[in-house]
Amino acid sequence: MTTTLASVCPLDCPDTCSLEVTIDGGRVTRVDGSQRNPYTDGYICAKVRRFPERVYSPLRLLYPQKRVGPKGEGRFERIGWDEAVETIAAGFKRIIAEHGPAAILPHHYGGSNGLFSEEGADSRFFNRLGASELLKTICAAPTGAASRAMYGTMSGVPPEDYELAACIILWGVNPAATSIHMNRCIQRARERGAFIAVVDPRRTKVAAAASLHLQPLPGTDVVLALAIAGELFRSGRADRDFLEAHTDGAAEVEAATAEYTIPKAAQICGLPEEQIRHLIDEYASASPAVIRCGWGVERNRNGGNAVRAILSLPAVAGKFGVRGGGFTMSLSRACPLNTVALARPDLRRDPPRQINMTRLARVLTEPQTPPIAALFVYNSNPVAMNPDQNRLIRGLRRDDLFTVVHEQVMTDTALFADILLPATTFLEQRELKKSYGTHYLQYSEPVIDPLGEAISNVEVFARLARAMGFDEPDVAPGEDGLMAAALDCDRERLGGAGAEELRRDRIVRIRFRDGEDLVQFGTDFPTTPGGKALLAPPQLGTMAYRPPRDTSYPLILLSPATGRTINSTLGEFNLLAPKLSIGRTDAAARAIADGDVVRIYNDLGEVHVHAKVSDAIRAGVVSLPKGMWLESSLNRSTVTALVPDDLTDIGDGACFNDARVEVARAG
Ligand SMILES: Nc1nc2c(c(=O)[nH]1)N[C@H]1C(S)=C(S)[C@@H](COP(=O)(O)OP(=O)(O)OC[C@H]3O[C@@H](n4cnc5c(=O)[nH]c(N)nc54)[C@H](O)[C@@H]3O)O[C@H]1N2
Ligand SMILES: Nc1nc2c(c(=O)[nH]1)N[C@H]1C(S)=C(S)[C@@H](COP(=O)(O)OP(=O)(O)OC[C@H]3O[C@@H](n4cnc5c(=O)[nH]c(N)nc54)[C@H](O)[C@@H]3O)O[C@H]1N2
Ligand SMILES: [Mo]
Repeated sequence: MTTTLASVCPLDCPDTCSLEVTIDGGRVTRVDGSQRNPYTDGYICAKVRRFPERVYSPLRLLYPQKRVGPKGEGRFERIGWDEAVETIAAGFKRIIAEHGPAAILPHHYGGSNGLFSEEGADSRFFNRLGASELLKTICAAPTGAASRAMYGTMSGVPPEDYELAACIILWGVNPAATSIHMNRCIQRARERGAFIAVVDPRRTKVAAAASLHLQPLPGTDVVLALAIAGELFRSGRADRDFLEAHTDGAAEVEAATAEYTIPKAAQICGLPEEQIRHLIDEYASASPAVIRCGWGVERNRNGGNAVRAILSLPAVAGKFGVRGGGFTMSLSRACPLNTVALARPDLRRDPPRQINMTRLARVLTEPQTPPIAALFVYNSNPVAMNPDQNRLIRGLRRDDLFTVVHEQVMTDTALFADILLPATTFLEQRELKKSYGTHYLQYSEPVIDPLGEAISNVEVFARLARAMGFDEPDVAPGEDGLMAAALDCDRERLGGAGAEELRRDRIVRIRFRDGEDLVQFGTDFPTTPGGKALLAPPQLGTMAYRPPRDTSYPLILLSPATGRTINSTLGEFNLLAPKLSIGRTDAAARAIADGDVVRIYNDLGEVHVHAKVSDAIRAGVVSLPKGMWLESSLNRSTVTALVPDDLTDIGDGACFNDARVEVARAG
């Protein structure tokens, strides 16, 4: 007998689709979209349709296992849960006795974007343990730091309202791959005659269909944004009344623009002057006008300054105060849920040692005080996703590192585990899910029994807490306890809804002042002191462009998302031949033809793949997808092997799009 049950996509994507899952004889046979979320409206991506294959994949981890071969080789032997938990607890106790609890490092990111599984049950356990704290910087650290300092928790224009906009600037974002529902809204705006500009070194599908496409050199966006602001000031098109009434720091922005005239910016960014003027004229004259700032911009040594300069434009140009006008960055701060009550940092006795995950490879291979003696990996796949892959693998091979991995499938990182634990998928567990691309909060329940002996993060940390002797109820309160903690918040923002409504309706829309719709500086305001936009907050430092430091390798390597995986998740179905995108001039200079096998290299490593020669990328820049599994390249090395562990100017984030490489035809 078949039934269909409600669920919510858990992947690290802005859209958070509501799903309809078909179950036949206790097995998932189909994953479809549902209309419950009016924004995603029954339409889902091809990747998630294939999620049942992942659930029942031969790579799926079903039982706890212990390593029996050398680290990384992937030889494991099945053990029971009791033995697994006792081994971990004994290992942690030994390490604590020798070095203290800070020698234990949790490693996690966005594998499960659910609030129970990430910064909920896990944080409580590691806080109580006194483990080192991981600074989550491989995504959204610069954008988060800049937008928070400037606007506090004010939310952004939701994608639905893009249909109202007369001018849309898509800046370092590729919605056709990374947020397909926003892409539909943009298409509708285009059909209504909106002017659409794309700022991206690559000619993406969205860029090819745009009214105007600017292809700056990566990392020069701060210069471009300051040139736009400068021209608005100089030509009398800046909204001085708005700046006076609603912002602080406009004078500092104006001063920072002085250096960047349009000719100067054109030269630094590698753009024609007329394109910059065209963009300014369209943006200045349109209302509503909205800027969608993506995450491509931030992953660069200049990323934080780029984001702050871009986010100052709607203030300078006076684009706030109308529905559909302003900017969109992450929308997750609109969600009022109580993240402190979820994570309970007060369960710690001492302030934590903090470890920046962008530097994981370095931290595992350089002496630390105390040493990193244990690594607990969950919700993440660092071998595929963190900078400096070769060095990271050297770190994971350390004999004196005790590594636990809790995973759904045998990833490139799982191969390095000493103890490997099987995790449930979203179809097998309860989850509360906020969104960073919409104004909805959703809740889901299991639709099938856990496969094998897989358990959720909530249950793993409950078992570990018991084994460590942490019997205070707050350490592992279960899903109901976590739900109650999360909902201890400003419920008006949820229209008064609580656990009962979430269980019944599965979805709640986030509301703003005087009704449902978001209007920046209309129904939602900066939560900064004074309620003003702070255009030059001191914690962001001076606004400046840092020219490239190291040019010994001539090409800038980008590693953007593709429509085929979400980060490395679902990459197991996409092992076939990811390609290096290279422009015709750069290829010709190296005698590289379309389809050739190439070696991409720098001092950190090399990656062998096939080349795709085309006009889709500007000169001086090459691109290789993020999220590839090691097996998918010709030499078991992927793009992060070429990414240095430099930190961004603001937020100490990763510089994935600021790698310098050379490319040669492989012999
Ligand atoms: N299908 C799919 N969807 C995803 C993801 C995925 O892996 N797959 N990942 C999800 C996650 S975790 C995130 S954070 C978001 C990311 O969503 P996006 O921000 O859309 O993603 P990116 O692909 O990182 O970068 C977007 C664009 O920025 C461009 N870019 C790179 N460097 C620069 C630069 O210096 N300046 C400018 N102007 N542009 C630049 C790239 O060419 C790329 O086309 O997507 C989410 N959605
Ligand atoms: N080269 C390059 N690298 C990048 C980027 C880039 O632009 N270029 N972008 C970065 C970005 S945007 C991001 S967000 C990060 C993402 O980095 P990660 O968050 O490490 O991304 P994933 O590869 O999706 O790994 C998540 C893993 O968590 C597992 N998982 C899912 N649900 C659960 C669960 O409930 N419990 C447990 N225990 N595990 C679970 C999944 O099976 C998956 O293997 O990568 C960054 N890395
Ligand atoms: Mo991300």
